[in-house]
Amino acid sequence: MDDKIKLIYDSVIARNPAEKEFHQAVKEVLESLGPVIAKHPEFAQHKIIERICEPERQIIFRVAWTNDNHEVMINRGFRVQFNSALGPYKGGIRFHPTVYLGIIKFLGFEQIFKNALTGMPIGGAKGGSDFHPKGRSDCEILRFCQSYMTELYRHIGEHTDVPAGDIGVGGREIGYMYGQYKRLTNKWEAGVLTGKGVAWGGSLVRKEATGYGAAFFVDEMLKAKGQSFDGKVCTVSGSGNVAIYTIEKIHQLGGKCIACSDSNGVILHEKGLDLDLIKQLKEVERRRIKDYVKYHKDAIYKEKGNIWEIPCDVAMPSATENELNGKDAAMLVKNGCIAVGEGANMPTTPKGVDVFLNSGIAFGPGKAANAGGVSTSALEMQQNASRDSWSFEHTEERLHQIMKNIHNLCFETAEEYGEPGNYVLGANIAGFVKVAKAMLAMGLV
Ligand code: NDP
Ligand code: 2IT
Repeated sequence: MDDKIKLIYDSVIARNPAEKEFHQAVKEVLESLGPVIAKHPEFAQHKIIERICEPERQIIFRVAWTNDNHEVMINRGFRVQFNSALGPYKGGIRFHPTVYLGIIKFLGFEQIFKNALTGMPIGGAKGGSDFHPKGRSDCEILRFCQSYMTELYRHIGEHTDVPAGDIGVGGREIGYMYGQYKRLTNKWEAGVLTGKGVAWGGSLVRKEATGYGAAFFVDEMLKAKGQSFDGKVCTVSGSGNVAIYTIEKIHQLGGKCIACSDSNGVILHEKGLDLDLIKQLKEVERRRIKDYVKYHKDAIYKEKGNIWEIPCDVAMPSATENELNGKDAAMLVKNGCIAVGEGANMPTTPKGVDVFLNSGIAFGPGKAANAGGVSTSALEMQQNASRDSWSFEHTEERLHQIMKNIHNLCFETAEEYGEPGNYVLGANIAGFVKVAKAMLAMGLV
C-alpha cells in the first residue's frame, strides 16, 4: 500500500475498532489506489479517500417484536447510508445472526464502488439486523419486518434511500416491509424498495439478476481468454437466491454445475444438479440442502464438507464473506480451475485473492461480478418512475449489456493502469474514480 494511503488506512482502523470485515474491505480498495492518487493529486488534496471511508450517516435502532409464544424479542437494526455522490443510497438488507455494524459497513462500502461500476445513478448503502430468520414462522417474520420498517421508514424514500434484499431477505420480506411502509406513509411509493413482487411494481428478472449477472460476467472473462462455458464443470457455493440463478444461467450457457451447499454441508451430483428440485426445496418448502439426496440416490451429501475440494473448471462462491481461503484457492488452482466469479460479497479472503491473482486465472471480484442484482434494482426503479413494466427478454438484455459494460470497464482500467487481467484493480479504480470525481464536483460533501 502507498505510504500516504497507509496513514489513511491506519486512521480508519483506529476510528472504527473491532470492525474487521470493514477493515478488510477498505484495505482491499485502498491497496489499488496508489496509482490513482499519483495521477490525480486533487483527490488527495481534497481528502477524497478519507471522506469516502466515512459513512455519510449511520442509523442503529432497537427492533422489538413478539414471537409465537408471546415473548418479547429484541434485535438491533442498522442502515448505513454510505455515499450519495452518484444517486440515492442503494443497497440490500441482510437478516442474519452474524450481523453487526462492521458487517453492514463492509457491505455498504463495497456497494459504493459496485453501484458506480453499474453506470446507473445510485449511491451506496446497506442495512440489516442480527435477527435470525431460520426456523421462524411466517407470522414471526411478518411481525419482525413490520417492526423493522416502523423505524426505518423515516430514513428512506424513492429519492433518498432504496433498500432491497440480501441474505435472509427475499421477496416475502420485501413484501412485508413494503406493506408496512405504505401503511405508515399513506403513499404508493413503488420506488422506495426493489425486489418487489412483479404484480405490484417489481421487475421481471430482479429475482434472477444477481446470479444471471455473475454468470454473464464470468462468460465475458472466459471469452477474453478465448474460452466459453460450453462443457465446463462448475461448482457454486450456497443454495440461496444468488446460487440458484447462477446455476440456472450456467446451465443455459452450456456449463454443468455439479455441487452446491448451505452452511451445514455440500451436495455433489456428478451428473449435474437438478435445479428444479433445488428450487422446490429452497424457494418453496424452505428446507435444508441435505434433503436433495432423498430424491437423487446417486448424489452425495457431505456434512461440514468443503466445496472447494471438488475439482472444477469454474468456481462461483455465492454464499457469504470469507468462505474461500488461501488453502481453498490453492486447491482450486491445483485442480485446474480457470475462472472464479464472486457471486457473494467478499467471499474470498485476502490470501485467497492473492493466490488467484498470482496464478493468472480469471478472477472476477464481487463488486463487479455480482453487480447484476443492484443493476436490475436500478432498472426496477426506472420502471417505477415511468409507471411502466418491461418484458423479461428486454430486461434480461439490459442486464446482459450492463454486465458486459462492467466487464469491459474493469478489463480496460486494469490495462490502463498497467496490470492487464487484474479485475480487482480494474474494478476498484474504475468505481473509485467515478465517485471521487462526483464528490469533487459537488464541493465539500
Ligand atoms: P440467501 O439468504 O438467499 O442465501 C444465502 C446462502 O448462503 C444460503 O445457502 C446460506 O446457507 C448460505 N450462507 C449464508 N450465510 C452463511 C454462513 N455464515 N456460512 C455458510 N453459509 C452461509 O442470500 P443471497 O443468495 O441473496 O446472498 C448470498 C450472497 O450474495 C451474500 O454474500 C450477499 O451479500 C450476496 N449478494 C446478494 C445479492 C442479491 O441480490 N440477493 C446481490 C449481490 C450480492 P444457510 O441457509 O445454511 O444459512
Ligand atoms: O449486495 C448487493 O448488491 C445486494 N444485496 C443487492 C442490492 C440492491 O439494492 O439490489
